[in-house]
Amino acid sequence: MKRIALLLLLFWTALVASAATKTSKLVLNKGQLLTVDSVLVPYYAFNADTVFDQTNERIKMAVGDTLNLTVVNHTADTQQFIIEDFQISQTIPSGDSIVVELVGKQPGVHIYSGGKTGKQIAYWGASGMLVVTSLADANKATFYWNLKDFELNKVLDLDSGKSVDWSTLYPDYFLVNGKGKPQLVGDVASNVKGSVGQSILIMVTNTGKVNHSIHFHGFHATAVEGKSKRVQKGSIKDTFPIETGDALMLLLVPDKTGIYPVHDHNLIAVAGGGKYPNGVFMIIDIK
Ligand SMILES: [Cu+2]
Repeated sequence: MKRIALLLLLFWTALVASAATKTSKLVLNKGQLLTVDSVLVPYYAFNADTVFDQTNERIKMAVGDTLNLTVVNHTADTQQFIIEDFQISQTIPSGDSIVVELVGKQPGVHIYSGGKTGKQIAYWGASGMLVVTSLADANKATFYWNLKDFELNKVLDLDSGKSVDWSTLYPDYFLVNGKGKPQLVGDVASNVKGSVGQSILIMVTNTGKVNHSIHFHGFHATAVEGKSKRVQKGSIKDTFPIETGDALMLLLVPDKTGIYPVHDHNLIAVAGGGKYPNGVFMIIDIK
């Protein structure tokens, strides 16, 4: 009995010691995204500071953590900051900032964004991942695939103040974490590296406008958490349909060594500016 009480006390102490209040900052910048064929595209992204980067910052916390998140609007226009799963929706005037408190209640992958165009998640970039892990998963090898797409002409029209007919959308660029193929080669956040038997987490979000079908060669993964219209929690699959706005936490435990591709079975999305291979194409390297 004494031993159980002592164990409970130790467990409780460990839990309290590991839960933490943290602070973090997102700065919404406008800059120019460089495509595979060297086209500069007006683009918005949430970064760590006022220096524009085409990858949106990832926010990571563990269950039990409280995060005081400052969001700065460093653009010339009024912007929104939205995390639907946390019932957060705020307006930020140009040059102003807000602070939101996020409490990690359960593991999951969420999308934060600079608002929506119509019913869609912010079209031209400004949206990233908020990841909440269990304490046991907090230090596991973790990789990130934030999928986006855009049609260059529509982005240029939007930027010049024109309205856009979304019914004719035909995206010609596809990005993972804001990057295209040459930038993705050797990219440590998106290309999975690990060993046989290791528990590897992959966080997947679709913050673009079109649906993707992510196909693993060589391995199956388990959908351990997420918000998906098509993928049931707990399902073990080699192909995951990821609709716009979906977020999934996948667990991969490799059973063999080798180098395998993961790509979008919507094959237009493995191109960029009409060039192949590009876009949604990652490599799994298991030693
Ligand atoms: Cu395939």
